[in-house]
Amino acid sequence: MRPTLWVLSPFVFKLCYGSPYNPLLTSYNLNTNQTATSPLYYHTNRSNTTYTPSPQNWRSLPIYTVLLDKLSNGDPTNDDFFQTPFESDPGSPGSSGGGTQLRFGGDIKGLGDERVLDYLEGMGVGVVYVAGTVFVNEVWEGDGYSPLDFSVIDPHWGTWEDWVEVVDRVHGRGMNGQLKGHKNLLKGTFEGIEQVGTTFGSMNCKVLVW
Ligand SMILES: [Ca+2]
Repeated sequence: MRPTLWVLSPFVFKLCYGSPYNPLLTSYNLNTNQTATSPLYYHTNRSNTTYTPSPQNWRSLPIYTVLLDKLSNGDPTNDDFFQTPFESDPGSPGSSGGGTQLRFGGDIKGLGDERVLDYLEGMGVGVVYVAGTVFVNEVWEGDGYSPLDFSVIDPHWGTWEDWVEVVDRVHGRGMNGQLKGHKNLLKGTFEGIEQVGTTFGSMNCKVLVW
C-alpha cells in the first residue's frame, strides 16, 4: 500500500460510516458539526446559499448531459487523490502503477472553465445536467454512479467551494443546472458488505435542481 493511501485509509473507512467531521476533510464534508455522531445531527453553514428560481418550463430548455470525469480536467492535482492503482494511474517504468487510467481527471473546475462555458453557452444549452452524483464514489468509478456517502463531495471533482463557484458561473451565463440523485445506487460498502447496492427501488432516483 502506498504511504499516502495508508495515511488516508482511516478517513476512507470513516467515510463509509457516515463521514463524521474530520478536520482533514473539511473542504469536502458537507457536515460542519464537529461533535455529531449521527447524520441526524449534521448541519452546514456555507456562503452563498441564495436560491436561484427555476425556469417556468424546464422542458423548453435544451439539456446537456455532463460526465464530470470526462468533460474537462481543470485541476490535475486531484486526479489521483487517494493514490491508489484504481484512479488516474498512468503507470510508468519502475512504478507500482498498473496504467489503468480508470479516471480521466475531469472535475468541477473543468466544468467552470470559461472556454467550456463558452462552448456550452454557444450551443444554446439551457440546462447543464450532471450525470451520476458529485458525491464521493468508489475510487475506480469515474462515472459517479457508485456513491458512498451523500454528505461528502468526491475529492476527485473538487471542494464544496469549487462547487459553489461553478454554480455561480453557470447561472451567470443564463444557464440552469440539474443533478442526478440516485439513492438506489448507493453502494453498500459499509458494515463490511462490499459491491452490493442498496435495496432502494428505482423510484428513489430524483433529479435535483442547482
Ligand atoms: Ca482533475
